[in-house]
Amino acid sequence: MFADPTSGNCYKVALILHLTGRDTQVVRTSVVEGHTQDPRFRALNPDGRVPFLQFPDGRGMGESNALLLALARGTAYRPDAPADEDEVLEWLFFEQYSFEPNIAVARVWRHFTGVPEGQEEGLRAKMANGAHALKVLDQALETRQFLAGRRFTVADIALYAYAHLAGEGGFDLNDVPAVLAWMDRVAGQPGFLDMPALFSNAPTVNFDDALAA
Ligand SMILES: N[C@@H](CCC(=O)N[C@@H](CS)C(=O)NCC(=O)O)C(=O)O
Repeated sequence: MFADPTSGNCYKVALILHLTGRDTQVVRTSVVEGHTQDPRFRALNPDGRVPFLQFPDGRGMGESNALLLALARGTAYRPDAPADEDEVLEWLFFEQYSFEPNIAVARVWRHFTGVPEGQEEGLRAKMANGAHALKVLDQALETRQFLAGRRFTVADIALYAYAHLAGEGGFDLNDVPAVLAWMDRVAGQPGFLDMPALFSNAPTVNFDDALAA
């Protein structure tokens, strides 16, 4: 898997691979060092983003939440009762439209790159929209242990990825106590590994070496 170990989207995929007992080699792909712009990578994934997983049959696939569903197929992490599956899908789409684009980008700007010139207003909008998305999550978690199907699923993995990094974007998680309590439940799941542990344990290959092979 091509993955940047600082990316919540990559963490989602590394975590479901780990929880479902699959070994995967991580090709260390640094967004800030421009690896995702590399023409050799773009030849594999024209979208130029990580995570990007290559299956043994040669198929390549991106999009973290699509990968969560694909890799959890046939396991308890992807419920198949229609009402539960619908809930999972609702949260996965919410994550990609309302949650990640605000929280992840605010985190990149505030924690890694600095706010790009002219984006001060953009940052304000991301902070407001991200805080709103966290409140939506918090409200849902006031009345349930897990997001969908009354058990731990890929919906929890998808939302956890950037909820647990939101502090690095300047969001105050003390404003969302039900989210804090749920994050503890997620971290208490059998087999759970946090982001640094997951990426430091995974067999790793250097980006240039992988593409030269
Ligand atoms: N919708 C995609 C978003 C992936 C994404 O934006 N990945 C970032 C890292 S978190 C990336 O590769 N950015 C590279 C770039 O913008 O050049 C997913 O969920 O996988």
